[in-house]
Parts: sequence; C-alpha cells; structure tokens
Amino acid sequence: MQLFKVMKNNSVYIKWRLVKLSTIVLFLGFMACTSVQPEDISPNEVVPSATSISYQEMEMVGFIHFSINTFTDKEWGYGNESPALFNPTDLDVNQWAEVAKAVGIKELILTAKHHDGFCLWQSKYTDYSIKNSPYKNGQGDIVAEFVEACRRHGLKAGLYLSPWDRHHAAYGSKAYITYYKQQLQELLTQYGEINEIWFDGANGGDGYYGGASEMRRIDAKTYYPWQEIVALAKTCQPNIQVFSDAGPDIHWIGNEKGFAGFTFWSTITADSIVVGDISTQSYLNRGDPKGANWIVGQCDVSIRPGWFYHKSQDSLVKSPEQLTDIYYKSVGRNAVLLLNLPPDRRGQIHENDIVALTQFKQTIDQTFAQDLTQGAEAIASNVRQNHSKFAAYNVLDNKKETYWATDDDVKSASITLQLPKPIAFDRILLQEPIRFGQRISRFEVDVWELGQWKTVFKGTTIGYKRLLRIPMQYNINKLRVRVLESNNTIAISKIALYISHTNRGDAGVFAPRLAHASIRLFCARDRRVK
Ligand code: FUL
Repeated sequence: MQLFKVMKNNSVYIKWRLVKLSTIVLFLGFMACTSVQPEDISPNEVVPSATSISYQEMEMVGFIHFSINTFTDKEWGYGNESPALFNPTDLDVNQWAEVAKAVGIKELILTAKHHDGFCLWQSKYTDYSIKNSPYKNGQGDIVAEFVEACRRHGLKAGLYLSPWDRHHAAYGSKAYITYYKQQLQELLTQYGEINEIWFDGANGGDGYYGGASEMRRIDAKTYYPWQEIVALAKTCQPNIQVFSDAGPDIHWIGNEKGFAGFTFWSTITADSIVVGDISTQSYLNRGDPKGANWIVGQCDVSIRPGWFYHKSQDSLVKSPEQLTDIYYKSVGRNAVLLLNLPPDRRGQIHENDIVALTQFKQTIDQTFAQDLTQGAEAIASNVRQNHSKFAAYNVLDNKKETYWATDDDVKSASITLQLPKPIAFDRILLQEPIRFGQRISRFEVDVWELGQWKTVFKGTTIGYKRLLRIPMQYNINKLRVRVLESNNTIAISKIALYISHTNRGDAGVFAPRLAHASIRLFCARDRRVK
C-alpha cells in the first residue's frame, strides 16, 4: 500500500501510465478506422449514371421559346415568314437568366431553331436566320448571347433544335438529314459546354418547304437516324444530356401539362418507343418498373397557354397556385420540371410572369424552409444486419449518402419517427437512395392520433423525391411510414415533414420573412449588363 502510494506520486510511473493510456487510445482508434463496414445494399439491375443523378438533382429547368413566332403571334410558323420580322426592341438575355435563377431554375434551354426553321445563330448552312434580320444589323448571334448569359449567372445551357423544319426545301429527304446534322454540329461545337439537347417529337405536316407549300409526311420510325444523331451529339459534347421521347438520357413525360403520373418509375424500355409516336404517352407518364433503361422523366409546361409569347395571353399567366400544383406533380413525383418562360417582343420575360414566379418561389421556399423532424428519433421494424450504417436515424441526418435499409429478405417494413414535441404539418417528403435503383412500389403513412394509428396517405412509387400533400394534422408526435411492396431490399434516405405556406397561419407558425424575390428581380434588371 505504502509502496503503491510512493509509486503513484512518482513521475516515472505517471509517464508510464500515460504511455499505456495513449497506446490503448491509439489502438482503439486504429480498430475503429479499420473495422470493416458492411457493404452497401446490392443495386438493382438498372441504376442511374452519376450524370443522371446530377441532372435529377437540378429539379427545375427552364425553357425559352423565342423566335420569329414571337413577332408573328403564331405558335408554329409556316416557314415562309420574313426574317425581317425578327426585331426585338430591347433584348436582355441577362434578364432571362436572372429571372430563372431567382426562381430556382438550374438550366435554361433555348429554341435555337423551332419548326419554322428560322435560326437564332449565324448558321453557315442557311440564310433563313438572324443574319437576315434587323437585329444588330444581321450581325447578332442569340445562341452565343444566351449561352454566355447562362454561364455568367451559373446556369447550365441547353439548346432545342427542331427536327421538323417547315422552311427547308429538302425536308423529308436524306439531304435534310445531312443539313440537320450539320446544324447540330455547329451548335454543339461553337458555344462551349452545352448540357442538354432537346429533340422534339412533333414533326411532319404542311409547310413552306422552299416554296413547295405542301403536305409532307415522314415515317417517324425510319426517317430520323436517331442513333447516329445521338452519337454525333455525344461526340461533340461527351457530357451532354439528350432529351427525346425515348431518351437516351431524359424522356418526355407524355403530356405538356407538367405532370408525371401518380405512379412514376424512372425506368422505361427505350427500344419500345418511337420518337413522335403519341400512342406511348401513358407509358411515358408512368414509366415502367421492368424498364431496361434509367431515363430521367422531364415534365415540360409553359407558364402561359402558348409556348411563344402572345400579348393576348398577358392575363392568362399561370397563377402561383397552378405553378405550385405543377411543382408537386413533377418534382414531387420523381421527375424534373421544365418550365417555359417565353420572352416578349422586347426580348424580355414579361412582368406578369415575374409576379407569378415570385409568389410561386415564395410558396415553395416558405413551405420547405424548416424540416419539422428536428430532434426526432427514428425506430425501424428491421435494420439491416443491425448495423449503424443502415440505422433508421439515417433518414433524419440530412446526409445524401446515408440511408435506412432492411435485411435482404425483408420487403415490407416500417419506420417510426418519434417527435420531441407535438407538431402540426401537412407536407411529407420521402426519398430513396436512387443510386441503387428505384425499389418501392407501395407505401402508406400513418400518424398517431388519440391513442391509435390513422392512415393519412396511400402511395406507390417514391424514387428520387416524393412530396405528399395531406390535410393538416395537428398535435402529432408520432408518424410511421409502412413500406408494403418493394422490388428489392427496402432503402429510404430521407423523411422530412413540413407545413405548407398556406397553412402556416392556421398552425400558429409565422412564415419566415423572405426578401421579396420580385423586388430583387426588378432591381437586378436595373443593374443588367447590356
Ligand atoms: C412541342 C412543339 O410543337 C411546341 O411548339 C413546343 O416547342 C413544345 C415544347 O414541344 O412538341
């Protein structure tokens, strides 16, 4: 005992203890770092590429329909309109980019050539272009101005090159395909990085066709050599995302209302789709759980009834409520929203459109400003290998890469969130870790009310993101998601709860004071670079 006390005060002994302690700490640290983490869940046969995931994560992209139609009040030019008509009085490509950016759009796509064949760039293969217009005395290049404005404002740039050309004399023959490829090559080699090329399915019909003014029908199955066209696009721009009814990277959603199906799979079998064949609309709208290809669904819709600007539609701009509904039915159904903002005859997005966009953006921002699961605990009926890597809590940690998963043989399971205090909410967000494929095909959500579970939503697919709108729930401290069917091991990466913009007052929650985006937009216009 005496000896022990002596040793305890002895500095050599203390040093020895410290060395021993630090060795143990180092050893434990080493073990923790090298301890083998279980492998991720095994992926489905069809999974998205990293580029498809990044594309999907943009969530909202924008269309700019601007061309000779803007000046003729038409939706589809016949192909004989004089280039002299194209004369924007105060074109401001920076305003397009500023408005888009302020609303949360991450990429803009410009109609470089619409069905009328008029080109917004100085193509060396035709005179039917901006070079014969009064704009900048025929010296302008709106594709170049547009791409630079996108870059300046941190937006990705995309281009629309209509396969149908009602001006070109050779439309319908092989010579036109050569011309189409030449134009594609010009667009994809002269303007730096282009993130998306948009191949419209609409084609064939009457037109000017170099003066023939006749009906020309093409065989949608055989006329366009799509494989060659896509290969050419990818040779010019290796990272480009190609849109068409059949992808290969992004596909049409089957309507022009901006809605994906209530059930929506990111997989389809591209071989079964003929570009321009409208009989596949409902297939494209739902996707196909057995589809052989992962192709992101894109919901195109215009903020106005028309794709091009018409003064007569100034009072028909979609309301913030309509835009919000579209958002829930596109972004909230596992697809990407492509919202068209057509510039007017000045060459600017109209003030009425900006007002609607501003209020829409406020609605979305205020609704999703605060995740109400903060401080919650999560408990699951099954956790894969009982390992923390797959823990239920991963749905709440706000990290993209973590997820809750079940053991392989468990295809139906539930996860319960215990909230720290009772809350009111009416929006639910669910996400699957789609890098492993899309799996869940049926789920239900329950809330704990008056001592029992009450089902508030019955759903099918989730995918990258599912946003549920449910009636207001008050005083809830427990919520449960039951996954009832899944084509592989269940995995969920995020569950979040929100209260909508409109119901915040009802729940006694005040909307955060966001700077008024429209004020920002109009101020931005004063600072614009000419
Ligand atoms: C359609 C076209 O006919 C419309 O004019 C518009 O460009 C829309 C996005 O695609 O197929």
